[in-house]
This record gives sequence, C-alpha cells and structure tokens, in this order.
Amino acid sequence: MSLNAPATREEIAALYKSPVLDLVYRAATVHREHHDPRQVQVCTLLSIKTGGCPENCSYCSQSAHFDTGLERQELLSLEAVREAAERAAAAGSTRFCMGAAWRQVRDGAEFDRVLDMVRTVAATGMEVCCTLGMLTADQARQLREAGLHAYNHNLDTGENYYPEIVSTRTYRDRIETLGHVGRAGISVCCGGILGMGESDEDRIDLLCALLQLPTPPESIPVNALVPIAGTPLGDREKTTVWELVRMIACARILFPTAMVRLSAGRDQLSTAEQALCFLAGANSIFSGDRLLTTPHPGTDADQALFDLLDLEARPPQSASERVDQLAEAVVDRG
Ligand code: SAM
Ligand code: DTB
Ligand code: SF4
Repeated sequence: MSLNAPATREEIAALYKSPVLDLVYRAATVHREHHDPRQVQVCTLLSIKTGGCPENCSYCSQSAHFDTGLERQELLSLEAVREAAERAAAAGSTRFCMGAAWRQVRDGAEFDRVLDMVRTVAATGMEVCCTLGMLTADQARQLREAGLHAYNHNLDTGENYYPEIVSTRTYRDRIETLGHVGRAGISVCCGGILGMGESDEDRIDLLCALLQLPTPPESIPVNALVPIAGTPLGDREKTTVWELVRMIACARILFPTAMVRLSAGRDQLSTAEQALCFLAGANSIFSGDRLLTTPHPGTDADQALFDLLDLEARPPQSASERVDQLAEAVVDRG
C-alpha cells in the first residue's frame, strides 16, 4: 500500500477494498500523527423541531411521508434549549448540535429564534452545530454571525444511489447548501449512512464526493442505519462492524485532521466493536440516552466505555487551536 494520500477514484477504491486489518493499521497510523488517540470528543444532539418533515428520506423517523408513530414537536422554546445546553456542558459535552425536521430554513420568527438558540449555546463555550435542512447564502451568513461553529448536512450515500433514498431533493441541492456553509466561514460537517442497501461502489462514490466538496469537511459523521419501523428501510439487516470500520478508516486516511464521528447505530455495537472503530480513527461520539429521535447508550454506559478503553473526553478547544487545525488541514490538502 502506498503511503501517499489516495486522490483518484481508482486509488480510493483500492484503499476501500484493501485487506481490512491493513486498512485499520494505516488509519491508526494516520490517526496518531494528527490526533491524541486517547481523546474522544463527546457531543450532544437535541431535536429542536421534531417530525412532520416534508422530505421523503427513506431512513428517517421524522418524514411526514411515513407512519412511524413519532410524536411531533413544534420548535422548542429558547429556555428549553438553554437548559438542555447547560446540562450537556455540565455532563462534559464540548459540542452541541441542534436538529430540525425542516426541508429548508425559512426566514421569519422561527429562524430568528434559532439564531437566538445559537447565541445562547455559544455562550456556554461549547461548539455549536445545527442541522436544519437547506440554507441560502444569506441564512448561512446570519448563522455564522450568531456564532454558529459548524453545520451538519450529509450527502448520505453516492450520487447514483441517492435517488433510491430521497426523491424530494437532489444531490446538487445538498452540495449547493454545503457551498453556502463553507463560504460563510462555517465548518462543514458532512458524512453518510451505511446499511441502506448501497453497494461498495456507492460508498466509494460518497468518499469521492466528500473529497470534491467546495470546502473540505472538518467533521465526518459515519452513521449506521437505525432501522425505523414504518419507513421503506425499516426491515434492513443490521450493518456489520466491518463495513463501519472500513468507512471510518477510509475517512480518517482521506481526511487526516477531520473529526470522524461514530454516530447513529452505536448502541448496536459491543464494547470491542466500538474499540475497533476508535482504533480505525473515530474520535467522537454522541452521548446521552437519546440520539435525535431514537434511544442511545446513555452517559453511564459511555463513561464505562471510556474507563475500560482508557479514553478521555476531549477538552474544549480554544479559538486559536481551531485556527491552527484549519491551517494544518489546508496545508495537508496542498
Ligand atoms: N433535516 C435535516 C437534514 O436532513 O439535513 C437534519 C436532520 S437529519 C435527522 C440529520 C442526518 O441524520 C441525516 O442526514 C441522516 O444522515 C442522519 N439520519 C437520520 N435518520 C437516520 C437513521 N434512521 N439512521 C441513521 N442515520 C440517520
Ligand atoms: C448525523 O450524521 N447523525 C446524527 C446527526 N448527524 C444529526 C443524527 C442521527 C439520527 C439518527 C436517528 C434518530 O435518532 O432519529
Ligand atoms: Fe426531514 Fe432531515 Fe429526516 Fe430527511 S433526514 S426526512 S430532511 S428530518
């Protein structure tokens, strides 16, 4: 295996298909060159507006197109978000991500409330992330001015497979929003989901698409599908740890300085399987007993995991450390 960063689709495919333990070894080596492997960032998710979403993402509990039995919740109050953020910070989270079941952000009172939520969370000292659907350039600018650190907007899978999963928006729409996010100076958080029936080629396409984004992602969530009864993907087989490990390792090698987040589906993994994911370069988890709308391991289980594996929650980064990291990422990518 060459040690230069793979750049062409062929090289990325060869990387993805390399023997899994070679891949893990190489990813672990890259990981140790750029990060303290004992540190894992702990993040908290909060659904600020739940259910009734007009999009038809086949995996999602929140789409109004499917009957999933999920209780809808209108946009939370600023006070409810403040309390949740303070609890998360006290429990050791350094990143707080607010998700809304919207197709796109609309200007008006609700967006103004979200801007206030961003200011409120930023005041706790945690990194603030949002995932609100599609954005315009001006909305991205307003979020940045309110103190937003990162915006999560996943490509989910490769472009060819995407229409099988969502038909109410296009891959181009996703990339356009990610362009607005990057140009506004907001850190790009973009990843995908495994286990939706996609092929290895679709996963390789996703990795290539991430490499071609107008602004490179500094944060890559790797989700395993959480099958939701009532959705078209409700009866999919569980994703294996080997599929997750391959994707995490490739993301780590292709994006050495990014945070690679072991996201949805972690509750399906044993301690040993999670350890393998950390070895392959994952360095962030979501904590708490709820992910966005589905159950999750809970903080006691997370603490036991950290104790057993001698991991520690990554301390908050200063603004200057973030700038240094960004500069390193730019140099790395030539
Ligand atoms: N509505 C916004 C959007 O789609 O960008 C934000 C919320 S959405 C829940 C955020 C991401 O969570 C999705 O892009 C998808 O990648 C992931 N996700 C949603 N449901 C999932 C599931 N059942 N299993 C795994 N990942 C899921
Ligand atoms: C991401 O890629 N994974 C997180 C976060 N971004 C918002 C959400 C996963 C949602 C999993 C299913 C649920 O709990 O609703
Ligand atoms: Fe809506 Fe986001 Fe769920 Fe798609 S993933 S249905 S856009 S909440």
